[in-house]
This record gives sequence, structure tokens and C-alpha cells, in this order.
Amino acid sequence: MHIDMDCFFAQIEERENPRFKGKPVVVGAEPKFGKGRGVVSTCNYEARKYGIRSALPISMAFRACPEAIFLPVNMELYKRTSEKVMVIIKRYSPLWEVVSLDEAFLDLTSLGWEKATETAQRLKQEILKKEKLTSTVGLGPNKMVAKMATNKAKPNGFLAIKPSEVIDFLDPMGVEKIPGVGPKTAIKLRQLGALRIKDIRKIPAIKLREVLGKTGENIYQKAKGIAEDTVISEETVKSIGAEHTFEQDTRDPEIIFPVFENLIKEVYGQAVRGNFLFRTVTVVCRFQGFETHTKSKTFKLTPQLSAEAKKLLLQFIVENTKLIRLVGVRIGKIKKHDE
Ligand code: TTP
Ligand code: MG
Repeated sequence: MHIDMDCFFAQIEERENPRFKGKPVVVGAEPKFGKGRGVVSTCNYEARKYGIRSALPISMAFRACPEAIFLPVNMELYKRTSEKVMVIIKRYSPLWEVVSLDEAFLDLTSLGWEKATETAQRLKQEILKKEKLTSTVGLGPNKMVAKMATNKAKPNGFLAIKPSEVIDFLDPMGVEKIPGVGPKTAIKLRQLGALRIKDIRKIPAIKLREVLGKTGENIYQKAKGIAEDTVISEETVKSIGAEHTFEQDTRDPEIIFPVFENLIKEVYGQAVRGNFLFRTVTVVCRFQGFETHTKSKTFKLTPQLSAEAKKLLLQFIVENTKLIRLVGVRIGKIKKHDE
């Protein structure tokens, strides 16, 4: 499964300012009445009707639609929102891969096709309900097809391409729709007579290799719908963590410590189940006003998690008098017991 949020930065701005609804919204550099020098980060679908796109010079965006709402990039807000969305996404499979602030893959293979379809739709609905944001979801037998399904179904769409449907799905598309085929490669493919994906399969393999080298072989495979399907969960290998946001900011040890104890149990349980040894303990503390700090300690041998984590948390409480919004614990420098 592939998921990508619709016009992410612009949609968040619309959510925060309902009066923008239905109007063209452009997020990016300051337009300065057409004299601005930066570019568009993104814009909503209303603005796209005027030809405005990511990476377009802001001066051109202004000329295309001077009456649009132009907003600066509020990265803090987008990152915070992204984190919340990703927390939801990761709950749907232990095999997840975050690609960017608004894009991720999940491996749902073990569910089988029907359940995977249901699950993916449920995820889309949960993000809409909890974060008030629309997304587009694609399903396919590998990452490339899933991503292409998302692209095809945008915005606020859902599209599942079964293995038996892959070739019919790919055939009529322009060669530039293949992920990884940029404008230069697309031109070379067209010079070889391939306008659509189905044409790529007719080019002799030797010719493709001659013109495009190793990428040529890769593109040939992609044109047949064959691509990488491993979803790499970086964090499950590098570290294991858990965190909790309190209903209300607090400094009450009777609230904080039981919660923290549970987080430790959860992390420790995961380490035991995965048969992992670890050498770092990290505690994260977010205070009122979103100020976030971490404290880490690295040991020569796997330490006693509970004792070390509590020492670090106590240091936070002693050093900082602010109310606490979130606590988390994480273990790192992990390796399998038998490695
Ligand atoms: P995208 O997912 O590529 O674009 P999008 O979410 O705005 O629109 P959609 O997916 O519906 O087509 O990128 C995610 C965010 O990354 C985007 O909201 C803003 C940022 N971004 C830039 O700042 N500059 C860029 O050139 C691109 C492509 C994206
Ligand atoms: Mg997006």
C-alpha cells in the first residue's frame, strides 16, 4: 500500500483557516506583487486550475492568479501534523516505510487482497476523522504499482490494482509516469519510439541498454510491472520506542510515572520478543509550548532499561520546571542476540 496526503502543506493551511475553503491557496515564497524570487512549495487543487504547481517561480504563480491566498511555509506545523499522521499509518502494519513528510508505504501482504483493501480504506478514513485531512491511497503487488495507483487516483482517491490488472493499468500511460523516469530519460525513451509504457516493452533490450545503460534494464522491468516490493522499516531495525501525550500538561509524578512505567514495559517487551540487545537508552520530554528535549546514555553492555530510563526522566523533572506534555522512551544501538 502507498499513501500520499493531498496537497499536504496547502491542505493543512485550509484546515487551520476554514475561510480559505474553495479559494486558491499557494504556500511558498513571498510573491511581493510578482517581484518575489522564491518558488511555490505547493498549492491546493483550486490553485492548480490556474496552472500553479510545486517548484513554479512564485512570480509566475502570482501572475497566473494574483487573487490567490499566498502563505509562507509554516514547517513546524506541517512536521507536527506529519508526525500525527505517521503514528496512525504505522499502526496498520509493523512493516512501514516513511518516504517523506506526507508519503509512506505499508506491507499488507499477509492480510490477503480483500482484507488489505478494507484495511487501506479504513486507514484513509481514520486520518480524515482524526486529522481532518484527505489522502490518496494506492494498492498494488509492489511499491511501484501502488505508488502509480495513488498518482492516478489523486486527489482524495483510492485505487487498487490487482496483479492480473497491472499490465492493462500500465500500458496506456505515458513513459514519464514511471517513478524514477525523469524528463531527460523520458525524452530518450520517446526518441526510441516509446511514448507509452506498452511501447517500452517493444524496444529490444540491447537498444535500451545501449542508450540508457543499467537504468534501461530497470525501466524494461518496470514496464512489465516488475519492481521492488520490500518495505523497509528503518526504525524497527535501528531503534524501538514508545511515547505518550498527556490529556493535560502535568508535573504530577503520580500521573507521569505510571505512564512512563508502561512505556518502558512496552519497549522492553518488543526488545525481548525481537530477541534484541541494545546499548542506548533515550528519554524524550516535550514541555508545554512544544519545546522538546532528549537525553541519551550509551552503555558498554545492555543496561537495565527501567532504572536507566527513570534516572533520565528524573533529570528532566529536576532541571525544568515547566509542565510536561509528552514523555517517551527509546532504545538504540540494537542488535539481534545471536549476531
Ligand atoms: P507532494 O506529495 O509531492 O505534493 P502535495 O502533497 O502538495 O500534492 P499532491 O500529493 O496532492 O499532488 O509533496 C508533499 C509536500 O512537500 C507538499 O505539500 C509541499 C512539499 N513540497 C515542496 O515544498 N516542494 C516541492 O517541490 C514538492 C514537490 C513538495
Ligand atoms: Mg502529497
